[in-house]
Amino acid sequence: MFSRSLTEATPKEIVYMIAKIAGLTLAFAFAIETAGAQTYSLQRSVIGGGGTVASGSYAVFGSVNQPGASLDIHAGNFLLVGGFWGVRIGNTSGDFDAASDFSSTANSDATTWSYRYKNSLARDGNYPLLPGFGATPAETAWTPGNPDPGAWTLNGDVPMVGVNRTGADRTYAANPPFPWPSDAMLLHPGNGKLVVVSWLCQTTALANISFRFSDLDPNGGNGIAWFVERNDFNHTLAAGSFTNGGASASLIVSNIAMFAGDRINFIADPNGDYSFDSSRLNAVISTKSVENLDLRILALARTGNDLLLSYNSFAGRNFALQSRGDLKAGTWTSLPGKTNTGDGGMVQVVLSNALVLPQQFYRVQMLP
Ligand SMILES: [Ca+2]
Repeated sequence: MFSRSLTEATPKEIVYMIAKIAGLTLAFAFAIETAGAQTYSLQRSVIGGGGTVASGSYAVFGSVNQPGASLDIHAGNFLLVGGFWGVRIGNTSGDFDAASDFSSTANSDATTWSYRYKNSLARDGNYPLLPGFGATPAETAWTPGNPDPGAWTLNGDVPMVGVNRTGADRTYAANPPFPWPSDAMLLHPGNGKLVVVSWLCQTTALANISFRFSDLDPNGGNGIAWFVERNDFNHTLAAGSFTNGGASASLIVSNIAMFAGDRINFIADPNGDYSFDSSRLNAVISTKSVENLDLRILALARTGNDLLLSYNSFAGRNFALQSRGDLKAGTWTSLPGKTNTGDGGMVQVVLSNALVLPQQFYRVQMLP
């Protein structure tokens, strides 16, 4: 048992540390839920008796257990969680369907769905809004021609995004003709230009993303390349391409950790020639809101002089293990080779000779 005053000032960040004191490894944890510097005191920490503790589908194993009993300890804005740790799932959830949610009137940085483009092929996350909704490019080729389904376009031309809300299939007068099915989302990249359908996350959430890209126009061209990313190319979640007449599989990307303001972008790239690139996008995002995306050091184990440290992860995110020699001062340094991409499961890191090196304090950080 020991007591220690701590000052930390990192908002929206969950920090866990291990103190190596007198040859004994202690673990404790605290959650920081407010911005700004706070001073608080950790009154008690418990060294577990080893072995594995399990309840339901959760287990903690290794030589260190969590603080206290199974009760949460609240003080002001702080919460020390007892019992078994995991992501705390909230009550709200939602499904977002790109086609059925489509709006011909609302397209802005604040709308849940927005319709965008890029004046190049650079997936840098900066995608201007398609400026106007109006007549479909080559509208006279769609039959029946009245009413025209309409689309978000770049000044009346591709790139374009629209949904056929006319109540009936439309047919493009080509040889052979091809359909724009009722209620389907059609997108078409431009000449050296991306077309982007973007979903804005409004809260902290875990997202499951179901999608399929498919060619609608079998008349020629070379198909498209497609991408699903969180925010930009640095966080590509899925990518592929297909030739004329092809399609992606029906794909699902699961448990993507999202914060408010994060985006999921569905992108069609002309893959060179942009002719005959009318494509269909089916996309549904299902979310579970979470109170926190809690990072947890789940287990510690000793192997010789090495320390095996395990923590939970979230798919599509990178995690850095950092350390410094003093709990209250100094710069946290990311340990070389100890940054991992999460898959939603547990990540285990081996810290070679950690038990014979000078004292270090460790934390795990989820990178932006
Ligand atoms: Ca093409």
